[in-house]
Amino acid sequence: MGTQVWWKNAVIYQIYPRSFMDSNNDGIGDIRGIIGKLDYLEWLGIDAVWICPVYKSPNDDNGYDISDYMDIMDEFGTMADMDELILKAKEKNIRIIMDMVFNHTSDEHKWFIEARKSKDNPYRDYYIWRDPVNGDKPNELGSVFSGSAWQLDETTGQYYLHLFSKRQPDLNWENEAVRKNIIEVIKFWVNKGVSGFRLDMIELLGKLPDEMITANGPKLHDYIKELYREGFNCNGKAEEIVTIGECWAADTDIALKYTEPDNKELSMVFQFEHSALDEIKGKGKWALKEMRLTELKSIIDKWQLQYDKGWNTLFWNNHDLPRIVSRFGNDKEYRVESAKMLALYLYCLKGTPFIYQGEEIGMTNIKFDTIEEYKDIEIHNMYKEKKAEGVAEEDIMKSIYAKGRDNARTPMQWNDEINAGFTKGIPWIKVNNNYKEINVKKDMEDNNSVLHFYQNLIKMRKDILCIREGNYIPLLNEDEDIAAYTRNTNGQGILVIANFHECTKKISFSDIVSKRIIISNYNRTEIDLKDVEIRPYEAVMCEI
Ligand code: TEU
Ligand code: CA
Repeated sequence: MGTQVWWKNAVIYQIYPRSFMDSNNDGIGDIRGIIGKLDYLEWLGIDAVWICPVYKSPNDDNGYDISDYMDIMDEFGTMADMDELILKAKEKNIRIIMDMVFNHTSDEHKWFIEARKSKDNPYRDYYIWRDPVNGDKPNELGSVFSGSAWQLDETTGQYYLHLFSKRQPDLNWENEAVRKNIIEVIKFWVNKGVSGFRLDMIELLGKLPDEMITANGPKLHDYIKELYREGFNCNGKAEEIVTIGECWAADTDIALKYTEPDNKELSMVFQFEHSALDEIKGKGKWALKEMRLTELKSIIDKWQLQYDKGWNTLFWNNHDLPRIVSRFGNDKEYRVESAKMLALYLYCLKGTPFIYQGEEIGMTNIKFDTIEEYKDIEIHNMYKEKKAEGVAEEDIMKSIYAKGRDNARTPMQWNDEINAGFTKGIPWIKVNNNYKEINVKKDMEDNNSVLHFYQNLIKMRKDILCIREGNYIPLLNEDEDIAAYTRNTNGQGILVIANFHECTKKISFSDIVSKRIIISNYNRTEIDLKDVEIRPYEAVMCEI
């Protein structure tokens, strides 16, 4: 088994800096705001923080359009602030994981400013240029943010590729100079003392746009092996550097290509099979359908059982996903119970939990009255595209309410003061108007809160070995309301039961006996597993 690397025993917390804490009241979260909340993160018990991009950027896509990988966005602060954050976090045994966007840069990056000047500019081949075909775009490749993935650049009469916004030109990874420059970026941040990288859309680096291939291209793993060899392992301590690839097109076999330790590529991947269950298959994220629990359970089972040579990431939320309590839980009458149930079900599985800011207090989705109140480029581009297609406004807004990324990007709710204590200025995006009921301060003062439940769960993962290292046996596979599984190692075992719905249901485990209840979201003190009535959104972990 070898020594357990740190990130297999860790709980990681994701921060979207723009919305986490504003220290200078310009309405925008910043690095000094994060420094000011290190005590809170230490109290919560997390081991590392994944920080979304803080580098220089014009914010066309809120920092995922980088114009300088080795300097800090003015709105977020200075490099001295970043150095202080790394240092002060380390003093609290909290590691820093940086978010790296290597598939594309901002169109304000000096490489692109040069590249677009002329066809023979030395930087031209840092990007992907094609001549028009029959006076039109080269092919039908589409952008994730609606419309064509090709933008005509008037200066040279060629199109450049952008799989995301027009202002996020794709880098040409076949160009060795690009790969060498990116390796310098990795070395810069490794030598600053960070403990790893989240790798944005890493699966796209091997794209072959003329063949309409985007994810999982033929040279993808060659490129990642090079990043490992010369970047992540630049100090010979790659096992200390955690790397998590964002891989929307990964199944268990593909995931193992990245994470099989002998391949020397990545530590883990974010795969999204569980996160597409409320969309009509093949129709994209905006085509809504109800999530069926048996579908979720079969995907969880697959990743727990077939991917056992890899190491799972365990997440419900991130800065792109709607808030899970509104999505798979109940954000009205059973918000607290269902938030706890979702956490207990997921974070007792085998893998590394990733908690997204606000999840730990059960923050919910948002419903802005007008499209203008939304800030996300993906939402605005989709709105324009659907309006042009003649889709009814209410249907467009229904999809935005359910799946829009701004659901995850409203300011962190710290207390019941103005703007939920996030800023004394005008917030860059409106605060959810439920902040007086849902905030850290209120949850801190209530031992039965979602927040205390999360703190207990995080502590539990350190105390209960079978959560970290035990096997996984799914139960109640056909039940459409209740999920259950056991974890066992070295004679120690737990049973987790989670009711995903508002129903009350009798279940029976004929051959399992509970020794004691470890944690329950209804403060249950006893349980007869031969005949137990599970209440709406009830979740319980027993020692067995
Ligand atoms: O996301 C990739 C991506 O495809 C999703 O953001 C996309 O919006 C999808 O619809 C999920 O809802 C990564 C980053 O996480 C995202 O924030 C960036 O906008 C994107 O890449 C481009 O860098
Ligand atoms: Ca600020």
